[in-house]
Amino acid sequence: MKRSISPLPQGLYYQFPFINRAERAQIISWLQTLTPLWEMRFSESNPPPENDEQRELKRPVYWLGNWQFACLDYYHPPEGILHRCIKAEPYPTHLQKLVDRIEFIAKKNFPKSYFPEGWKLNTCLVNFYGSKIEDDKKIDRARVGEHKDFEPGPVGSLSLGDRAFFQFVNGNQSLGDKNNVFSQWLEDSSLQLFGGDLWKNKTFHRVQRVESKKNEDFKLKIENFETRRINFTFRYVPEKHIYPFEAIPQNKQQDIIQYIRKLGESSLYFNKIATKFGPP
Ligand SMILES: O=C(O)CCC(=O)C(=O)O
Repeated sequence: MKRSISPLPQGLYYQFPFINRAERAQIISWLQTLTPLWEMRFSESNPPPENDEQRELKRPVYWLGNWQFACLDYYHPPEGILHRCIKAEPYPTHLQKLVDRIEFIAKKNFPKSYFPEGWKLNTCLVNFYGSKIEDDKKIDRARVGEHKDFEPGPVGSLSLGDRAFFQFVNGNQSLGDKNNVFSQWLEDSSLQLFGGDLWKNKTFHRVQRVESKKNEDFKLKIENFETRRINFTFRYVPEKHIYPFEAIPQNKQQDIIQYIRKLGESSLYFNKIATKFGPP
């Protein structure tokens, strides 16, 4: 495969391909050992506000480094930092090697001012994009609405599977075409990096759609869902904002223990926590 590194606006970086076939195969066989979670947005201690309702997330997810359970609300410094990030499994060795490379590329390509003190990509959200199967019907769930990643510093994004149409937007639909600031296709095995004020703070980003061309069966442990794209976003959360499960209040432990038990079906790390907590 020919490597292409396109000239991009400052603060954006894209490399295709970033990983080779062997690296890709290793990631996929490791993903097959995991039990991704289909989380609910709210919980007993964090019920939906009046203008919202309990609902499942659009897609299954998996977190490494720390888990930001949707029902505990996501990490949102400076106010939203307490008991938001729950210590999770470390990266497997093969992924840590890629993360080392991504950090190196980020430091080589972005100015020092983009990096907060202590920055390292110690957190990863794995998003599974595809179709939910409901009553034999396929419901496309392969998109993400506009949002910001509030973890400080550059974010690295590794994509596998069908390519995705990714956009940075101003966040004002009434601007029509002018809402769009920058768009790019994220290809299978590519790396995207974004950092700096414009891409992290001033604009939102979203995945508008994911193609359905490859027909790859990832053989993942996700019921009633056909995955056609997997994306890893690597981020930085300061260690002092990452809490062991034992250190969060009991009502929050109760909210997430069902998830920890589910994760424990495939993960020794979460199984230990669930066993210590006791049976349902
Ligand atoms: O799937 C992608 O390319 C982007 C995912 C994303 O926006 C996120 O995880 O915050």
